[in-house]
Amino acid sequence: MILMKDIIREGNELLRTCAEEVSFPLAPEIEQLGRELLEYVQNSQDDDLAEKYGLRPGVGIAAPQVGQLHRLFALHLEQDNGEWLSFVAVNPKIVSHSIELAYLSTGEGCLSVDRSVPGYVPRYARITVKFKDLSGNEKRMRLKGFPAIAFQHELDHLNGVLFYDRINSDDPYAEIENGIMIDMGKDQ
Ligand code: SB7
Ligand code: NI
Repeated sequence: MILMKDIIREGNELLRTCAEEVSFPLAPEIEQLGRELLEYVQNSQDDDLAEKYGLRPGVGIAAPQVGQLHRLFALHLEQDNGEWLSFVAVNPKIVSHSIELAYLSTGEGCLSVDRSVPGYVPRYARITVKFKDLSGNEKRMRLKGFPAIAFQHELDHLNGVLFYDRINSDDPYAEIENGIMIDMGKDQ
């Protein structure tokens, strides 16, 4: 089971290293890692389990965040339609994307960053993605809104990129050209 002590933090070079493509059939250790990543995000969003194990809530977690330089991550989030998007993505790719950008009104945070870094994080507003699941089935989906943002945050981890790399350092809240704000509520 993944705990906070297993999550590496900024300053660790592994977070800045590009992860390796995963080969199929999946090695048992990678399959186990995938299951544990998904277990972490699910448990971390369960108030009782998060408290019991001291987990910081997160909608996603990528393998490099536990020091494993393999191209996979887990996401667990509720969509606008009330359905849950809960999966492990192996070798994820953005097949196509909108020209339009989007950013969260609240900015972003990261389980590997123990401080708040304010500012808008511009990302593609809509993406079509493909990846393999843990059974080796090819998946393809279209994402927009918060799920699209979260997918891109995790994909960045596989390439050694952290969310604040995308913040305008001169003016963190500068208007994003061709970007739409995603209102996260919380007195924004
Ligand atoms: C805000 C938070 C996340 C994604 C997009 C916006 C995920 C935070 C947890 N992680 O550090 C996962 O890498
Ligand atoms: Ni992160």
